[in-house]
Amino acid sequence: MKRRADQPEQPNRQDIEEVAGNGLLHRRALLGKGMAAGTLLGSTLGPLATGAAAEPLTEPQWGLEIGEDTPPYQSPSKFSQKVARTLSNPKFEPRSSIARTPHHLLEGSLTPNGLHFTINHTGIPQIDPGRHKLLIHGLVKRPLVFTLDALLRYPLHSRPAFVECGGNSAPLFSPKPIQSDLQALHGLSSCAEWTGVKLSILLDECGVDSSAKWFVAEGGDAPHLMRSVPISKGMDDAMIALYQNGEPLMPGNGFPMRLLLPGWEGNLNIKFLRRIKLVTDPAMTFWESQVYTEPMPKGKSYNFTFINEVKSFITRPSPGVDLKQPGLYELSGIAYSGKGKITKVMVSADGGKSWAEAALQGPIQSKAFTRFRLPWRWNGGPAILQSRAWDDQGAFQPTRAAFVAERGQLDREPPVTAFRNHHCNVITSWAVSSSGKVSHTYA
Ligand SMILES: Nc1nc2c(c(=O)[nH]1)N[C@H]1C(S)=C(S)[C@@H](COP(=O)(O)O)O[C@H]1N2
Ligand SMILES: [Mo]
Repeated sequence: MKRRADQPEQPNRQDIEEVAGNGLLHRRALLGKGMAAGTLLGSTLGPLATGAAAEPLTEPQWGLEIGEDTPPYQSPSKFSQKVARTLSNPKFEPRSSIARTPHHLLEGSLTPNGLHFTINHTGIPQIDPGRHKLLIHGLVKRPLVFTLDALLRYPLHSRPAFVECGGNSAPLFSPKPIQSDLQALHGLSSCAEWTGVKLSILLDECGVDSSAKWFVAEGGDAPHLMRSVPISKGMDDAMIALYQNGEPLMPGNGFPMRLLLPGWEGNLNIKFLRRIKLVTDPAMTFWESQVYTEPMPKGKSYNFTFINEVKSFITRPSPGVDLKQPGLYELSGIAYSGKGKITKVMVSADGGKSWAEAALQGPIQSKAFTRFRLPWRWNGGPAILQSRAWDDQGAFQPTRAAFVAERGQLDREPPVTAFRNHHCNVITSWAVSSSGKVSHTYA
């Protein structure tokens, strides 16, 4: 019988047979009647107690007394304190400060604001929103200055978008797999729902001269970070973002306003935005000619690499999020592409010899995180877990071997943070040992 579009996929008995090597099951096996499927699979999904162990509930202290008072702004439970960013510059020396998202401890497809990764090259400016101004000038009919209040009178627009530093995943340029957690390897990428004014509306208001082919965006913090952007992106989906997951931007993410260029290299998403100048040619600023470039093996570099290409990684299990005992697990991960929507994620448990298609958690949105999941019956033997994503432009993730054949790799093992290469989107591999410990490997 054909499934109606509004009927969820239901598990079939054949779904509980392995569909790929080393215990990967059909993505339908845990959908819909998840627990029923778990029973079908002949094992329970977690430490479910039955029989004598399922005794009447006892009453812990918190159920017997009045709880704590309610703060005006909530913070996470004191038992969730490990769900935090790691800081590159905790004593705040005068250099860049980098905070990485703990993907291995999160779920879903949006990054909470307090855990969104941040890179600030000279600390976080304390900007008074009442005094901040955005100037649009250069090759326009009438230069205009916008205050936050002025921007809030334009039609607002919301969309999810990931922001990813060009340097995210750079540890995978190391000749040997760096033994660190997911946060250290891929923590410079986060996804939020952004709300703001489409840049095209403001550009139309200023009247763009036909000679303008680029604009240079400038930040209002001390480095006055400047990047050149083709005008076509400005007219497409660029946004002046004012809100992040429904609340005003976080100070570290650009309060009170930032440029959002969905799918494009993080560094171009200028925070604390104060100026947009329309010009004929790229400015070739320090950031685009020195920092965010990709040196190639023969001494050449790519000129501009705007798009963050399709990427995915398994968040659970991952290094530090180990397996306790053989049995049934749900593999969970994140996929995204700077070109559009994720169409497919394949998962392997045998280092790429065989693959099964993961379930994608909808709604699948362009240039945003898509959560994928797949049931896996771990038999307690060694396994190598991988994920590989495809986007709607037909692009897919390269193997690490194919990627380094073209782009090169470092000739020595560096410290995790010291990298001079960007835009690495290779397949990530986790080795699971027979004790259930997960480590980073190259397969
Ligand atoms: N004004 C300003 N904009 C900036 C930066 C900065 O230091 N100052 N850092 C850039 C870098 S390197 C990245 S990767 C992104 C990170 O955005 P996020 O901190 O909101 O995650 O912001 C970019 N925009
Ligand atoms: Mo960056």
